[in-house]
Amino acid sequence: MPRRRLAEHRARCDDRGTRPAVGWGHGPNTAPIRYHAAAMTTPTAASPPFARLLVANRGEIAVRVIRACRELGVATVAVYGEGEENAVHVRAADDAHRIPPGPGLPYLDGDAIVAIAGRAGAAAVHPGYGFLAENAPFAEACAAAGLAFVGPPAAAIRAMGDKVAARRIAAAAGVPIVPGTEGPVASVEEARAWAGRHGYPVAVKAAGGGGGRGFRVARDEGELTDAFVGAAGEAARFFADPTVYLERYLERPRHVEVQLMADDHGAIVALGERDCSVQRRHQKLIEEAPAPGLPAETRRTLAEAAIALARAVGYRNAGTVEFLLAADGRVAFLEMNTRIQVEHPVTEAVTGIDLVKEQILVAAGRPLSFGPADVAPRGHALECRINAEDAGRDFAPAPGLVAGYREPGGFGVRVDSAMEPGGAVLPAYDSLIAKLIVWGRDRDEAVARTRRALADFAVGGVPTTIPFHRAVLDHPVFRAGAATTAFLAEHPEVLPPPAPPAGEAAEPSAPMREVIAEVDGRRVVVRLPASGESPTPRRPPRLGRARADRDGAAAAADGRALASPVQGTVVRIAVAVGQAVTRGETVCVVEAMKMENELPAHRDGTIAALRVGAGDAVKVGDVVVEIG
Ligand code: MV4
Repeated sequence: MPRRRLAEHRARCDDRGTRPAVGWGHGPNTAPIRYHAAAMTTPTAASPPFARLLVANRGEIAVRVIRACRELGVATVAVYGEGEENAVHVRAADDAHRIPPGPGLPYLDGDAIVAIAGRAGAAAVHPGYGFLAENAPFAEACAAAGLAFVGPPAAAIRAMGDKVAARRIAAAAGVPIVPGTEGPVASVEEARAWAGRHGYPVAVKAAGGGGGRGFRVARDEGELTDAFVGAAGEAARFFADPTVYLERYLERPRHVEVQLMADDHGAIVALGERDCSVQRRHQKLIEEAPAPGLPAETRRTLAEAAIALARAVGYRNAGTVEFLLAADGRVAFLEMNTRIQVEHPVTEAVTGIDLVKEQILVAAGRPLSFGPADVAPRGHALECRINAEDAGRDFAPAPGLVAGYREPGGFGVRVDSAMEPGGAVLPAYDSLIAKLIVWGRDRDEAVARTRRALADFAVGGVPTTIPFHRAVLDHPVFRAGAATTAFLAEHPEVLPPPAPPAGEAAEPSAPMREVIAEVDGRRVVVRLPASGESPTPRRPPRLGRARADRDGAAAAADGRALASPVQGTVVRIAVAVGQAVTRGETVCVVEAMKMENELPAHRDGTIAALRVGAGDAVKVGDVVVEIG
């Protein structure tokens, strides 16, 4: 940016605090907007914000960050775990370092990553999403090592990570919140008293929660004890903090979120909203910008509320404020995500602003390259998450080798991915293969173009969410822009039949048997070849820490084996060999797709064998324990 421009831009932005800032649109309470740019200045490589940046992530988001760095003239350092030396993100970077083996996932090893950044001469660290992105101690460790953390201040991460504190800050900033308790609720009795006064249904939520963990609904007083104990227990196990609070539960809301960017010079700009209502188990599947059918006034309310919250918490960099949009049109703050999100490209598509480049510039102390008046959303964008999952089996992850891979292209089509033919979806990580982002002049054009692009998207070797996306795009409720968070529950007809196991297709007569497991109280049928060979038909690449389970498969035949109904990582074993267990008692916890799944004992008995340990990767059908 030319010096004079930069000075002008600073001057425009420096008036923050003297009047309420608005995002796009015009607040009823604002002086004329003085700080928007007359002409947006686009960031270039002319003066790189950093010489070198370390990307503390893998997969498509690592590639996304590396692309932004390249355009800015910033050299990149990738990090990787065992067996990933040839991964796409590693080859895309200028330099790459292996994270030494440790007790957990390599990308969670903040100390090792900070050490690598120092050795590699990086001046900044971009955490992507997941892993270390919302980890306040990691942000502090970066600062202590003299590294710029590409994200918000640690204090903002902390404040928004505590959901009770976040609600309090939001309320004080005038942001609408769902009616709920002002603070933690210490006992079931206290919860009953509150719900008695305010009415059912109520949501019981973990203070340390978010994204669906430690979240229970009580429809009436009879359900309250279970909901309270369930939420508090999950909170204690996963956040080491049993604190819960209550809210009135809103039925069938839409999930609408506002994208924000803030710099060190006082600018906080809203970049419009996204609708992410099509989810399963709190994992988003389809996102779009703008949210269909929102009245202009609601849009303005959302943007102003998001900016007010960001201001109250001293926010910097990219962030997202999530809201529930009730059927009656009212909005209520849900939580703030203090990171760049998976679905950021739909906002990029309609605004034309590269959010990741702005993140890097802002982290270097530069001003945002745009002001509120430059945010003029145009057209409509959809994102479909192409996951290696079997939508017909409750979206069970299906890691494996991607035998064939061809991305769609053409006008309005963007694919963010780190996949290639012969690439692998590793069982230890999430199952996202690619994000398909499609722009159209209006929603109908975006939908038609997305259908065309999905038809051109070829992925072989693993089942994917592509057939599911096609069914959703053809559904009249989605077509009408009327999908709520209850869409999948109310319209199971969009779920395709279970993918035929690849092994079955090759050997139609291969005898199969079924193992029944339970997760979250639901029974899940896992089909295994009766021979005891390869329990998942799509054999994933060998992973050092994944244990073979041929013994386990044999045990399954006599009903002793408890198989994992999900692919994920064992986070805890709750029992010991020789211990007596009763049916329903939790024996182990498997993290899958960022959700903790408690696996209950399938029968009364004694733990005869533990087939896995904490930290092990498990696939669908892997035996975790035997109960004799
Ligand atoms: C709610 C709600 C209704 N009323 N809170 C789910 C996970 C956590 N992040 C918050 N969640 C919800 N909180 C009140 N007071 C409904 C949900 C909810 C949900 C929210 C966003 C997207 C998808 C959802 C699916 C089910 C429940």
